[in-house]
Amino acid sequence: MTNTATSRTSKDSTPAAIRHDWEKEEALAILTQPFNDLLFQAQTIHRAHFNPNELQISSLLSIKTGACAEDCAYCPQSVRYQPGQENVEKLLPVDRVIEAARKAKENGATRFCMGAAWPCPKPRELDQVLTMIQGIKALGMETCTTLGKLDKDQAKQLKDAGLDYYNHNLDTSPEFYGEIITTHTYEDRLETLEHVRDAGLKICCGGIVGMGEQQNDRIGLMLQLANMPQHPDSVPINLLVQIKGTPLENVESTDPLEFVRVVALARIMMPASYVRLSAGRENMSDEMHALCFLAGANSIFYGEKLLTAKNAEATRDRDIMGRLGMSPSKGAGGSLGSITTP
Ligand code: SAM
Ligand code: DTB
Ligand code: SF4
Repeated sequence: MTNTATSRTSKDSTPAAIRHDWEKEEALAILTQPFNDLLFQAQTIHRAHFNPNELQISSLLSIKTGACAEDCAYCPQSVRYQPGQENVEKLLPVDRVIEAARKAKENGATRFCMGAAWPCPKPRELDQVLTMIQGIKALGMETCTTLGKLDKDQAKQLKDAGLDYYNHNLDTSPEFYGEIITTHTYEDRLETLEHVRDAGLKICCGGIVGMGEQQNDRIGLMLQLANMPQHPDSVPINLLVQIKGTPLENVESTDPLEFVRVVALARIMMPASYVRLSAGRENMSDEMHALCFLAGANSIFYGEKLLTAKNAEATRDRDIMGRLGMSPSKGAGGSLGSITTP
């Protein structure tokens, strides 16, 4: 892959103010302005805070797959919608997870994210995850986990073990949340985020576009994220992967340009946060990737699999990045290796 991320660097213009007082009308006006104006605004802000030709690369591993007791309507890991039991696993052994992280590092990932299909971790399970975190930190990588609901003490234990980021998505607006999930509430999610923040962990929090939500719900999600006491350090924007057996299997697909608009809105409202183009990339065209990067997305999951769903092929990502003159952000070693399943 060519490394041509030299033409323009960050600080091309004045950094935007980091605000926590966004109003609905303002967000609506930004989101619905002419597309070219929106992308210009987002890219201008992006350049003031980041090198526009760099991407942060994370690697994702499902450390416990399937049989989750929650009923999130998008999720193939809910016990209610699981097409078969073949997906169901116990927590992976610690050495296998550390080996997967080592390979991900060799392949250019700077952050290793571990996901578990739990409503919340049990004490013995958490202990094992703490050992995984310690082992991965010893490799010199950043760590992220997404384990479901946490109490105050669990958040502190994760921080003490060296965890860098906790991923806990709000997924949509408070108003639409009840249509998607009934086994926990928006308040539960906000409470975990508060524990994570209080423990001094960095927050990775975003949502999903394409669940049948309205424009108002997309704005509602962005207002929740941008009006938090601190902006999430990382904001994953997932395009729904419509998975057979889930209630959202046949939901009407989203206009790709509306998705790009949401990415741009996230960039404008949270200027200094990493905006991650997350699930759904497998079905996005190369041009769609390019538009999302122009709109301010600057992070991806790299590797053949997300948690259970397919990700964009690593060879394809290397090709797209090469053609766009983009490279992994510093610390990733400047090049991406080929991915092999751990
Ligand atoms: N159980 C934990 C939780 O709910 O926080 C962690 C794992 S959960 C799979 C992490 C996130 O993956 C969800 O919050 C959702 O945003 C995303 N996700 C799950 N299934 C998805 C799908 N089919 N399409 C897009 N995003 C999805
Ligand atoms: C996030 O926002 N997206 C990732 C990560 N955080 C854990 C997960 C996407 C899951 C897509 C469906 C699957 O692979 O099962
Ligand atoms: Fe369980 Fe998380 Fe999937 Fe919801 S999103 S069903 S909590 S794994």
